[in-house]
Amino acid sequence: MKLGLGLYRHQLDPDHYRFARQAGCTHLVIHLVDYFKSSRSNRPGDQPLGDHTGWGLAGDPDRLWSAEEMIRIRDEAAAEGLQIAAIENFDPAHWHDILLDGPLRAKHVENVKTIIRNTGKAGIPVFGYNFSIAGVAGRIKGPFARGGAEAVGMDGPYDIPIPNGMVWNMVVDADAPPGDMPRVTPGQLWDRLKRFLDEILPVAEEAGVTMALHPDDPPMPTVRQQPRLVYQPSLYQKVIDLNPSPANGLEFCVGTLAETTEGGFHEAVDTYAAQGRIAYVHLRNVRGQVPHYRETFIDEGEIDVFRVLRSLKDNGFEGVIIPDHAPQMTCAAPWHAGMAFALGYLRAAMQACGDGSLPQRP
Ligand SMILES: [Mn+2]
Repeated sequence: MKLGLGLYRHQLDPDHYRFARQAGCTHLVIHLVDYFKSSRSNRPGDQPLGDHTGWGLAGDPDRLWSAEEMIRIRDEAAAEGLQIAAIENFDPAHWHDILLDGPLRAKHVENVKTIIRNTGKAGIPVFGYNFSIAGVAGRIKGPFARGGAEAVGMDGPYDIPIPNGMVWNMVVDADAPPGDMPRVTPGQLWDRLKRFLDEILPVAEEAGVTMALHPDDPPMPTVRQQPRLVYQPSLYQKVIDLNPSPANGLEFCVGTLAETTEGGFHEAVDTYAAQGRIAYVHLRNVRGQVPHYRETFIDEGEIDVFRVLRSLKDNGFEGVIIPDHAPQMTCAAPWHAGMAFALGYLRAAMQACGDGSLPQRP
């Protein structure tokens, strides 16, 4: 088990790398999509939240992330003692018609293949993604965590339809005709995922990259009237069974799985870790289930973090664990303080679970 930190695009700089290293991280998970450049409600010092207009404009559809760009980031992080464990999320501008089965699908498949090959050239072993039309939407923010710390939650279903031109909570076509996106069935979306995996996984294997699927966050059967795929822990098995490639992995988000209504998320750690399918782990704590839950500090929710870590260790998991979100702490640096608290807790818990990093008595 290794400790990592997730950094958004605007945080990819030496100060954030040093912060991660100082907090005990050896690895980073990096976002190359910019969720903050044009959203009217996302604040750069917090996780993206958005409103019904989403997270703003997607990126440049014609500028794919190059191997050179990835290598530069990799080398800058290495200079601060950190390895890049994964890139997290595709830009909807590069692949939206794979999700929508739209007219640009063939081009977008080539885009993804190029990005995965570039990821492999940069020596980055994992690519995390969400196969989701609505994306991470429908959450609220409030003083939900201990001591009134600002955290994210959900208060009821969110089914305002998605306007044309928006995919995965970002605007890919600002000039789209008025109207809403037509509804898709769950069967159609599962077929699209299978087709995507069948086309991409051979390329990923050749590139030495594991594809890692995040469960749907929030894990509702529908968000914005569109179906979700992995909204119960058991549905991860369906993803694995779609394609047996060793590159078909999971971005295993314990917090999201704990927000599901089916329960059994602790057992799900055992099940999927035993299959060797967990590429990397998101670990935060939560209280409650959809459609009413709250993100909490790492030590105060319903997840037994020590049980999760012991299960990962007992099943031979050697990958990276990051706190995907943390409550904002009241001080001059709310994001940093929240993350430092989570990282310190995780570091101690990992040592207590025998990760081998405790100093040996001479
Ligand atoms: Mn997550």
